Order: sequence, then C-alpha cells, then structure tokens
Amino acid sequence: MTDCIFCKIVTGDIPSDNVYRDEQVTAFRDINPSAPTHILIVTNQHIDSVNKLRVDDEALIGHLFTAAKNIAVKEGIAESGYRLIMNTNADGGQTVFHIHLHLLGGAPMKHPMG
Ligand code: DGP
Repeated sequence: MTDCIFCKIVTGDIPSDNVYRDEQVTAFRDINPSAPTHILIVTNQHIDSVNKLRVDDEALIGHLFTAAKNIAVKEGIAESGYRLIMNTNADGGQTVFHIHLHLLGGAPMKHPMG
C-alpha cells in the first residue's frame, strides 16, 4: 500500500533501525520504545490487521512468531523473558494498520494487561 508507513519501512523508503529481514518479515526498533528492548516485526506483505487474516496466512503468521523468538535470542532477552503483543483496531490500541508484532523486553513487564 502506497500510504502505509510500515510498507515504506519494508521497501526502505522510510529509514528504520532494522534488526532482521528475510523474504517474509522485517524487524526494526520501535520509534517510541515502551521497554529497553522494543522491536516491531512486520509482514513484508501488507495485511491491515488480525481481522484481515486468511487461512492462507497461517504459515506467515507462524513465521512472524518464530522470527520474534530468534530476535529475542539475538537481543539477549530470551532467558530473562519478553512479551509479544499484537494490537487490533481501536480498543486494541492499533495505530498503524499493517499487521505487526511488538517484542518487548529487557525489564519486567507490568501487570495487569488490558
Ligand atoms: P500499534 O499501536 O500496535 O499500532 O503500534 C504501532 C507502533 O509503531 C508504535 O509503537 C510506534 C511505532 N511506529 C509508528 N511509526 C513508526 C515509524 O515511522 N518508525 C518506527 N520505527 N516505529 C514507528
């Protein structure tokens, strides 16, 4: 999509602090971090939100989680722990409508959620 910030990050048209990229996903540091480690893992292909997922996307979304785990290992937070969040629409707090997983860690996460 031409007016999507994360599509422009995937293509390199908007600069980002990238930590990982393959043929399916791109990961970069959040511009406004909520934790010492805050990385966004996005699909290279534009999908608005979880609400738009199709059965055909299941392998891609599985890959998104595997990439998040591998990045957590590389960032040194896998053993201390981390939180993965995917916000959907207004009540979920979604502000960028291109599906993305937040990887948060480097400090104890706050409870309760929601
Ligand atoms: P969400 O609220 O779940 O849609 O999260 C969107 C996140 O995207 C939010 O934490 C801030 C981040 N973000 C928005 N614009 C940019 C950008 O241009 N670059 C980077 N690195 N992060 C961005």
